Amino acid sequence: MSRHAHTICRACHAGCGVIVEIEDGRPQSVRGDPNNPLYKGFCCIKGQNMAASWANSKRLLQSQKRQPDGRYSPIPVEQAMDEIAERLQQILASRGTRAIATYSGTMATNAGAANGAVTSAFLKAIGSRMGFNSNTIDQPGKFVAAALFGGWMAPPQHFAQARVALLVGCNPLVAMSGGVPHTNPGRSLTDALKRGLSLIVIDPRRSETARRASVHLQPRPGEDVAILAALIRVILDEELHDALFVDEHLDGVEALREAVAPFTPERVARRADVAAADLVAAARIFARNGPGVATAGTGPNMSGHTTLLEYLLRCLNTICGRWQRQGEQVIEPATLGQPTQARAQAMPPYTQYAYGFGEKLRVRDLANTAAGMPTAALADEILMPGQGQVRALISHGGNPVAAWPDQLKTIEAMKTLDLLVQIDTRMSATAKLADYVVAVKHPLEMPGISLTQEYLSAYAVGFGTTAPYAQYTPALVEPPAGADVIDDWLFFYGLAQRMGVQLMIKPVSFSGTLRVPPQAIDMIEPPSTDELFEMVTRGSRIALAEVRQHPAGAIFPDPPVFVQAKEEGWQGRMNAGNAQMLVDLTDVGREDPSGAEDLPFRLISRRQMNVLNSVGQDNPGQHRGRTYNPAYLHPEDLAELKLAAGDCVEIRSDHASIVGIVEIDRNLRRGLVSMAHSWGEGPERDHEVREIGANTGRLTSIDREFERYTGLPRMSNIPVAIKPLALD
Ligand SMILES: Nc1nc2c(c(=O)[nH]1)N[C@H]1C(S)=C(S)[C@@H](COP(=O)(O)OP(=O)(O)OC[C@H]3O[C@@H](n4cnc5c(=O)[nH]c(N)nc54)[C@H](O)[C@@H]3O)O[C@H]1N2
Ligand SMILES: Nc1nc2c(c(=O)[nH]1)N[C@H]1C(S)=C(S)[C@@H](COP(=O)(O)OP(=O)(O)OC[C@H]3O[C@@H](n4cnc5c(=O)[nH]c(N)nc54)[C@H](O)[C@@H]3O)O[C@H]1N2
Ligand code: SF4
Ligand SMILES: [Mo]
Repeated sequence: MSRHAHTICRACHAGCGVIVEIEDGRPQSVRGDPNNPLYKGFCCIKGQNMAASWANSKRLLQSQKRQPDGRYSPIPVEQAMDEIAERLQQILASRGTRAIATYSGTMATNAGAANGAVTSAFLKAIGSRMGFNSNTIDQPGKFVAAALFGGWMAPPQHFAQARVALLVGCNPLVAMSGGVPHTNPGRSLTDALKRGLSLIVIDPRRSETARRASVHLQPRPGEDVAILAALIRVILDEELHDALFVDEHLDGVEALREAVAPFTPERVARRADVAAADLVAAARIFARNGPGVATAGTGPNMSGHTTLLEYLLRCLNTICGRWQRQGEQVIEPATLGQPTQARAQAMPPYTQYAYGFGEKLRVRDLANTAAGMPTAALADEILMPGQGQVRALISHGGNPVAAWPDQLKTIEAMKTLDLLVQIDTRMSATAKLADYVVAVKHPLEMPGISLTQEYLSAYAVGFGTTAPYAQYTPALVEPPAGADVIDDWLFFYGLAQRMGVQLMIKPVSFSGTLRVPPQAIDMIEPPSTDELFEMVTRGSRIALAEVRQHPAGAIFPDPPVFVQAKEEGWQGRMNAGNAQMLVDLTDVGREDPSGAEDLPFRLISRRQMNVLNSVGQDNPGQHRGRTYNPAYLHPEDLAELKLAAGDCVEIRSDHASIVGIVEIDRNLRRGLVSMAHSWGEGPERDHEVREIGANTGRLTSIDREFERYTGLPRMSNIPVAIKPLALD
């Protein structure tokens, strides 16, 4: 018997409201829901393959334990938890709490919206501050810059009303990330363009999004800081900024004006290789056409100066007054998150929580940051002997070997650990090095709530959707017969139980302030995942019970939320003149961006529509026969290198080399290689590049060129050489 059910797609962070066809307890197909008020029928190739990923023959249905000979044997999950808890206790006793670290990757949050709350509770309960996540190898500058600049206690101007959008190195039509709402971005953009939106895109590649822009600047990669400085300079020079707003809420504008002075359009045009007139035009269009915000993505964040880049974006948005004002309606108030009051007032910088606070790392003078603990330093923390050395890592829904910068060091670190536990649904590259691989349920086997999507709305300026939407889905299918799999969070719960510690669950708050205190979880009888969802949504604007009444997802506009007036006597002001940032900017003005002559190309990052980082690469419906990540080059570069599409090459940085398969991309600037990350395995499998792809993370060194605040190394704009390679 076949039935159809509404659910939340959890194959990426976008959480599309989709429909699953289920026959005899097996998911058959997944498609968009044309009646969904927000996603409007959208379902990408990854979502369409959710049923196939459920049935994938490579899926792990039993947890695995590595045997002395290196092979893996199935182990009952309860026994795995017994053994892991015992080893953790031993490590705690002999090495202390700092020896135990967790890493939460993308699927830790995509697959289960309450997972983060339990992992944090676990770390707190055992006394470890060594919780890491993929945020700090993504766009950590967003958080650090907010702390250095300050913010606005109401949302930024919203895409739903925007007349202009400036996208710096993000490609929302493929990534469903920032710049255009992640809910059916193609349709959102088409509607906005029809309404008269001016879209400005800055990207060295004429990306899917850039192709729809009114202005596309196609600069050299890594020049975004200089470009933003030039835009700010033009706006201040021509007095196109919002002087009233600036007077009332922003400090440091004169210092900023001085610091951007050397970044004349002509000079920046030369170094970035764009037309000076286009820079001036972009500045004028952005400044004259509010509302609308500027947003950056991973490409420019990974090109060297994540914090400074994001700081300048805040400067640009704020001098143009791109924050919601008193009396305006908040487009996306929290639904399952806690309500916050929106006020038309500036939040001053909180520099003491920007970087360098809390837990110190033993390398590169790094410490905790507003974006979290620097993941790029975790491999060193594992490798470096001495007090505080990390000896056990629980890696959850992430894939360090595929995704962390400096793959060779990461592999070494994973092998050095006393205990590596990988929580996964398959034998990923990291699982293959783990002592235990904990097999977890497929999302369709678990209930879900759209809290992850709400987090996205709160994540940064220019992210989010267009309405206060929420959805709940029950578990729709049972795991396949004979499977021994658990909900992810039950693993941390099971460890806590065995280690005799109490977990305290915090409700999810996007503002940092909790209206309701953490709640103790029953450590004898585990609650159901639905009960856990109740715990993390306590105090929400809309009760979970209400959301559950609308299985197809719904918009919850009532009660509407409006931006309140500034509090009487409020003195807070944002700061565009942070001394450290402006010194960094001056340094960028002096740097010589040209690289070593023997590394004439630049490798830049990109995303592929059909996979999420390393997820989905082994699913035939997703790879459709192309089981690798092509190295895209401009056709004239290929011709000059005497290469044809499909040829094999060595791509070498000053740190390491990988093997790639070249492909034509007419949309690229010359001199670039554009490649997706998180493919391939270790060097011993490089010759299988056509079967498994290549790992661009290996080209990055984590200790030579890194951002000093967050530890983020250069993961785009990497100087490389390319030479033909004959593979047997
Ligand atoms: N060179 C380079 N490196 C990069 C980037 C780049 O652009 N260039 N991008 C960076 C960015 S932005 C990020 S966010 C990181 C991503 O870094 P990670 O999050 O570490 O990498 P993913 O490949 O997303 O890892 C997802 C893991 O979850 C597993 N998985 C799949 N489905 C499920 C499930 O249902 N449940 C659970 N529990 N697990 C599941 C997968 O098998 C895989 O092992 O990579 C970063 N690394
Ligand atoms: N289909 C799909 N969706 C995904 C993912 C995926 O793997 N596949 N990954 C998810 C993750 S973890 C994240 S963080 C988001 C990221 O979402 P985005 O940040 O939008 O990432 P990309 O789509 O890679 O777009 C980055 C763009 O930056 C450009 N670029 C590279 N270097 C530079 C530079 O130096 N300057 C400028 N101006 N541009 C540059 C690239 O050409 C590319 O078009 O996507 C998420 N969504
Ligand atoms: S965009 Fe993400 S959530 Fe939407 S269908 Fe694709 S994978 Fe699923
Ligand atoms: Mo990411």
